[in-house]
Amino acid sequence: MKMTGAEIFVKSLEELGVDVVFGYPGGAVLNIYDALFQNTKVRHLLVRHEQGAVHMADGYARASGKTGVCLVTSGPGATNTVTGIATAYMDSVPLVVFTGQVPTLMIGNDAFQEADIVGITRPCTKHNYLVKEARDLARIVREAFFIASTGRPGPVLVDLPKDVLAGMAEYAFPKAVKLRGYHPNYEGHQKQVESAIRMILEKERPVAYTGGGVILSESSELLTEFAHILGLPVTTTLMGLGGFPGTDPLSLGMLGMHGTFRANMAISNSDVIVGLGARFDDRVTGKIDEFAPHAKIIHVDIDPTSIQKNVPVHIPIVGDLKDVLKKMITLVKGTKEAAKFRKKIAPWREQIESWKATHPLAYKQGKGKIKPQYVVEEVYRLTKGKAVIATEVGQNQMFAAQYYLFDKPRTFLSSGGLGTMGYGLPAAIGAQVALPDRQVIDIAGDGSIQMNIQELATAVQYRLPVKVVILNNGTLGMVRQWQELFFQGKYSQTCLPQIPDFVRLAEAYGAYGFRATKSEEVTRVLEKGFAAPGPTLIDILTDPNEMVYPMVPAGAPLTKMLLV
Ligand SMILES: Cc1ncc(C[n+]2csc(CCOP(=O)(O)OP(=O)(O)O)c2C)c(N)n1
Repeated sequence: MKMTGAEIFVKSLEELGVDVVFGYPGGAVLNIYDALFQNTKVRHLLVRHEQGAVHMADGYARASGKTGVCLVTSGPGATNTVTGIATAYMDSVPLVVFTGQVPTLMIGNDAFQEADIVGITRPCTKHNYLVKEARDLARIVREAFFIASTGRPGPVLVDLPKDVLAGMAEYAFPKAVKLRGYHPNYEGHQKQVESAIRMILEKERPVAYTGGGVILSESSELLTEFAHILGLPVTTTLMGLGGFPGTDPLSLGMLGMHGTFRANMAISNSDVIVGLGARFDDRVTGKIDEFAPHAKIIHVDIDPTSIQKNVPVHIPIVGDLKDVLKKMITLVKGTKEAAKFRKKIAPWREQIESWKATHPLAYKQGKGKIKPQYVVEEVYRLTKGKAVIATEVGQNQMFAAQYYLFDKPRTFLSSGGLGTMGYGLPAAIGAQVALPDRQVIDIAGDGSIQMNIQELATAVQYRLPVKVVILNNGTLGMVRQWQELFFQGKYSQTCLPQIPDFVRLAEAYGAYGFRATKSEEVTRVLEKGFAAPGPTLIDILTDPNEMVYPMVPAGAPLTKMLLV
């Protein structure tokens, strides 16, 4: 049966089981909006800015494990998505972004609202398409979802010219996808896995270094089992938080620039690092020449290009972490070697415990001023560690990472790779759409929240009860921290003297607003805010002089941590 391109598009989404699209209309995609009118299968959420749409789709994807979808118009609609796309690309989030485009005949003519979004996003998408014929639409949509969600996940952009959407074609949705040259390798090489296990068992000071790949590959339980069989201490990257239970006795917490003392000391003194779904980025390694100087490195990753990229690897294993961990577990489960190994590394575990005892995560609770760490601790306590936490970027993000102990995957949503201010609120909204019964909280800074605060209107419109806890220090805190430490306290352009009254702003949007100005008020205000029956901003005036510790200065070795 012949259909318009727009109808084919919407039917393809239905076929793929897409239940929600975050979007914003415009001339180039009017045909799609017409086809969506009164569609009952694909729900469309109208956002207030296209950047919000992409972050919502991203939060939806991270929280649910499904592919996030957004739809925007050509030109400025499309370019407004770029930050969100780059954010998802850096953090390997499966997204499909549909952009409108001027009619094919006008492409390249400087037509009204034309932007070469395929060219613009080439370096920050896993793949992108310009659809030239209506008859290609169903196939391309199918391929886009396949590419976004398989192998190392990532964003795929599909550009949809207006005449293609208006054109007619037969509806033919392909059952399978065949793509030349795209064959992600899921199975780890058995011999390499055996070598890795042999190498681990020979050593005395092992550390598992785990990243977002644990969460993306749904390997959290296998990782926990594997770590317990060998008694392996486990540290996670920012992206890996929740991939291994933060409350497990084997957990070292986060490593790297704002990692725990014990995690950074353990990595620096280890003799073997088992890298699992993590990419050794600079925030983790510190000075690369002095990273883990005594350790042999095993690196498991689905993306072969991330192996050997930053550090020399002794045993590379390309494959799906789930498959590799299953193989590893089979080799050691219930064996005498595993029991012997656990005994052998007991002194190492004691050493790590003593690092924890001498240098725990800590802050000084002064008089009157509200400490941001205390606020996060209270959020943790009041939510019993069960909330889904999104963050903005800056000190708020690091305090959330340090003081909220994440036990389950997909509960910590944060822009790790790109570090995108303005990510948290829309991501929280997307997560709340995916998980309507969960408590979703955005831990925010007063700078970051102002970057996409307009999405509060989206939350109110769709009755999504997200909570925003603003650690309001009146400054761009993380940048100010660098100025304090490395620029002799010259706070150039990091004070925000003009901050809106967040309570009244919340109310203006139709949300709830609460404020705490003293330590004694924090618990009560959080309780009130969490109990409010809709989207809520909780403005907490925190100590502007508080800094995030430990801190490894950029380019320094991990052992050179600045401590409280
Ligand atoms: C879009 C964007 N612009 C600039 C930066 C640089 N940056 C990193 S942290 C930060 C300060 C964030 O301030 P705030 O949101 O108030 O959070 P705080 O650090 O005070 O918790 C800035 C400006 C960024 N990460 N993202």
